[in-house]
Amino acid sequence: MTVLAPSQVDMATSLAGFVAPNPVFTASGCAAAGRELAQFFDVAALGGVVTKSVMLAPRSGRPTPRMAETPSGMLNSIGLQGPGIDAFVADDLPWLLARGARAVVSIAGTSIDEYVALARALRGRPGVAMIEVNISCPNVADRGQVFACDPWAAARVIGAVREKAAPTVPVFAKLSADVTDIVAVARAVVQAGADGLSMVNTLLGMVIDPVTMRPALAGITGGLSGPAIRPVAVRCVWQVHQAMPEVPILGMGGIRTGLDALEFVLAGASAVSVGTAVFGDPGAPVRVLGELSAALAERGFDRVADAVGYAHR
Ligand code: RRO
Repeated sequence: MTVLAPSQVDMATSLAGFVAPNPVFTASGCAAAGRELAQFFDVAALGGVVTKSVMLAPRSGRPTPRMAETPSGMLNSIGLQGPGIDAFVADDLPWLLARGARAVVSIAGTSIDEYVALARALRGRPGVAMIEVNISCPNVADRGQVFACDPWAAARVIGAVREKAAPTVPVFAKLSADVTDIVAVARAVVQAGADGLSMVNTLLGMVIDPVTMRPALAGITGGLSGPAIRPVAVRCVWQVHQAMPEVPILGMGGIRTGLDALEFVLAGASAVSVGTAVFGDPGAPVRVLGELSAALAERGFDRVADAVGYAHR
């Protein structure tokens, strides 16, 4: 085995026609639209910047407290705070484009019509490399709005977005691990036209403060993220890649190091998102990229693409 220098590893990765220069992305919700990270690194150095899920209208989100620490992770209950699609398109997208970043725009709605309107609003916008359709936010008014928990509902949303989005822009469905059979949901959205899958969103969790003896979050329940969920996320990527090896996967869930990222790649992810790690280490995505390319070189891979799904062989 020839051991390459990390810089010799070809890190380019293909996500349903979108070829990213490398497989490390930010994760939706952990760095708004990327501006907060720009003081720490060049946002164009990543494969892409996945923006916080944007809705049609501006939204203030859930009441505080919205975050709680948990063992090896955290719980959030942000509740889709954001500027709304018009402000996003006017301010955030041009900012990313001007910096040469590849924007993966995460969209969220409460109905199919809202998702369709969001896809329409993004049609033809320069700088949109992909659309990530968030159908799995745990912090919504009722579980019926978590479309990703039901294969039929998930497919209806994705089919409608795929129809309205520009044909050249890959549409990825963001799935939830809070289901009995994630492969069934993945199959349904792929049949409906999803070009790829983002896996996974946070898991529904809860913390009770032993001092106040009340829920720690004002929203009561929240989304659990961080290393605590990594084995669950890796399992989901593995199961879906096993069932549909041709479908590209953007994997996420508790990635903190290059070896964590490698786990996702070996399970079947063509790219990964680094999310919660940025709260403690804002430079984490760039560090993870360097560590991943070193880990690939050490293992004799000269292309990251050759490592995708390697653990299945
Ligand atoms: O905004 C949120 O509370 C949120 C979203 Br949209 C999501 O997809 N996942 C999450 O943990 N929080």
